[in-house]
Amino acid sequence: MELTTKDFIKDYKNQFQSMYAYSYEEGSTEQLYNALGLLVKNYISTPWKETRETYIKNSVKQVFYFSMEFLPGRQLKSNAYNLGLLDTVKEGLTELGLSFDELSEAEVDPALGNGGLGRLASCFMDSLASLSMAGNGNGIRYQYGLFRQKFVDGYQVELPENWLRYRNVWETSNDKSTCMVRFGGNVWLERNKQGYLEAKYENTLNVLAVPYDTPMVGYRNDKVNNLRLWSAEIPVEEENNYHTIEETEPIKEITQVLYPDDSNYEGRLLRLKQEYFMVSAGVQSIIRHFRKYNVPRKNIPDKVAIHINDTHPALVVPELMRILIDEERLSWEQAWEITFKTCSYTNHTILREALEKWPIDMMKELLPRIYMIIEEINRRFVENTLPLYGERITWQTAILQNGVVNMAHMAVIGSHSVNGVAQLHTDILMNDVLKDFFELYPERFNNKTNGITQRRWVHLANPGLTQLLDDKIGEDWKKNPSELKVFKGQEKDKQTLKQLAAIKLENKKRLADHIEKVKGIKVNPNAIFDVQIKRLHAYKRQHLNLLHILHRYLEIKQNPSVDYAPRVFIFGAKAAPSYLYAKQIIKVINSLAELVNNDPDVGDKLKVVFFENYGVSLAEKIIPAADVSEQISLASMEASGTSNMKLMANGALTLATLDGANIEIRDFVGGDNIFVFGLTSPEVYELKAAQTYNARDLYENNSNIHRALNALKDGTIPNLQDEGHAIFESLVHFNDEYFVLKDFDSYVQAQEDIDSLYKDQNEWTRKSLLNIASSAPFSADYTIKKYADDIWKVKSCAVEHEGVQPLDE
Ligand code: C3B
Repeated sequence: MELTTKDFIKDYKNQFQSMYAYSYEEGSTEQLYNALGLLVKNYISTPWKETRETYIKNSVKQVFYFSMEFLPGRQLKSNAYNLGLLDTVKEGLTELGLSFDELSEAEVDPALGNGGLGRLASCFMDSLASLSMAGNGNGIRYQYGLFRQKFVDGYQVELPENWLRYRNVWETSNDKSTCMVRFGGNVWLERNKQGYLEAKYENTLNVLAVPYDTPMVGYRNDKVNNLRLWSAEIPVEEENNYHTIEETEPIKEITQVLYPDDSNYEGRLLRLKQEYFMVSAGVQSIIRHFRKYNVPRKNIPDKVAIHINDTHPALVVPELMRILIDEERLSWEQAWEITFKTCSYTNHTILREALEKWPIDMMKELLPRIYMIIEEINRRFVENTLPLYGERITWQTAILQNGVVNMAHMAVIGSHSVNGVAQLHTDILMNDVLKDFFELYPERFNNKTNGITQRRWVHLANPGLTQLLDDKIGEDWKKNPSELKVFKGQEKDKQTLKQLAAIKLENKKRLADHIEKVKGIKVNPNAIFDVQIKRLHAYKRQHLNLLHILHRYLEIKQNPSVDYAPRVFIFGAKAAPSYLYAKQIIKVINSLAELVNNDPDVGDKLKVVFFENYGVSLAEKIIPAADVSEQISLASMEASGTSNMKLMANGALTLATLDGANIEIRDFVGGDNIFVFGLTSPEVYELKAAQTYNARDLYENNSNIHRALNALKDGTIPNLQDEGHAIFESLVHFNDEYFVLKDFDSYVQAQEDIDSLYKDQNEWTRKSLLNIASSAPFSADYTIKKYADDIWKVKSCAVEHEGVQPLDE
């Protein structure tokens, strides 16, 4: 959009004054930020309105991405950037004596997700808008985001993240689009005068779902989509039934907290309430739209695609059936045809403990009508499958099994498409986790490797690199990431390599300053910055990283002149509050950091930095400064990973097992430009099947492993209670579930290869350049194009400006 600095300054002064009734010169940083955010939102409002009107006018097919988690990150900078206003805003503020960077740091980063799943949803929202596709997000406006992590004595402590305490300038509460969601009570079917079976309800708990809409701004295309997050409130007409604050709790708590565990399914009633609340409100608001515009219901699959992001929103299937049958009066067969064609499902994990299975009793009591529908879906499924495929497959794929509702099975049965998020992961779904379904419905299965948005993760996070790319290959890569491959042509250009190395060093200096500021640790910017940033989980193997650091430390102590390139090991990770083992790993890493960072024998050779409260904004600081990207999960366990893609796009070299999308990264960048180690996925399967693994043997016979493991429990690491023992026990006594010891030697070797290569700065930077130039396939724009073509059948849509007749209202 066009805006002069002069106009911006005028608008900003007015905006500030109208909000606070005094001059911006007297404003606090928060106030100055609020005024700026609201002004940018004003600028967004016109394209936001026009986009919506265009979709309605042209009756464009729309995607609704249902997700329990979104992690958008701060929005001021990215909105201003995508609108094309960032430079104007910065200039204007400078003229007013204000600093854009300072103001933008005042924005609270909404932590409405745990990790990869939620961030992927937000990358997808960015790409949908930037590709001019009608893509809506549907989720929950949690009052408290993911907990704020603090370290006390090296232990993780969880504090509430009250992100809405300050004003959220980006959201608009949309009172006219509320929905009613019903829980519990008695439900029965009664034949009415017209002969329809009608669902009758009594004694239900009625909850008002209030939508809060947030603009999702496309990149320089005047396109703004909608992220709708629902909040639970008491229905106005029922306010008098509630006499005390306590009585209102059961309603308010529905959207109060985000469950802080992304790897364990917990059969908590409140979580099921959240899932249904979000699903029901979302589906109701979609169908309301069809009623309003009188679109024949059979056309729903031509006009809407509903995406089920992991199993959490799988109740979409019975909820859509409920509305089509009970409210729209369609037959079961018609309703099923529409539901099945409309819904699609992505699986994001093979961890058995993360696959949701709700107790039937709980489902029946909380959602009686929905449970009746699930029973009928299951009955028909069994009826159709049994004669064709026999007992074994039928009972193994049924939705209702041993007293539980299997949500993954419901999602697969109710969707026309099922995908994994990297090729290996999809293969594992087809050959192992969902193999019986693959036999039933091979045509439904497809792979969609994840992607990330270069706009946030390169253009904005790494302006130095962005400028270099613009200078060397022109600006086309920004709209068309495949142009990045042109950068390969510069791999031998000394000048380019020098510039690239200088940019990395600058980024590292900035991060080093930040480390000193927040952690009080001085690090050498010329050291290798080695980064592992992701949720803490045993399968991701932060403890393998830990054991290697310990190994290095012990080597240095034994031989102070050992030839290691200086290294800074950087961690960012939250552990689920109830996941004791993960918290023990955090404590041991923190204590080891304490030891290593203060040992004069070690000096620059080794530093360990564990950032508190890892999240999107911190990632934006760390990623551009990374040299090494640690992607060291046990092969077969990490569905895809996405930090691997962000780090690669910023020129880090990947140190990886052949797991998730690491395999595709290797394929694109070439085996010479990545450090691969450890068991492969088939080897892991084989070793598990053979049941011959003996971790104790490795402990007893491998001197490096022996020494490092002993150091966990012999007092070498200070200030531990039993945390070192716990890790020792899990590895030696409990036979090392994630084959950490098995992969240890090859990991150490790969780390030494990294040291050797780093000594040749030219060669290192050349490989870094090749990583950047090969990162285009991991653009979320490509991923979304594939979803759009293969699954959702949606197209880009040009937005019409001015003179569009509003059809709504
Ligand atoms: C994650 C997986 O663990 C990652 O491998 C994957 O890259 C992302 O999803 C996105 O697909 N994941 C998550 O963050 N939370 C879950 N409940 C399941 C998977």
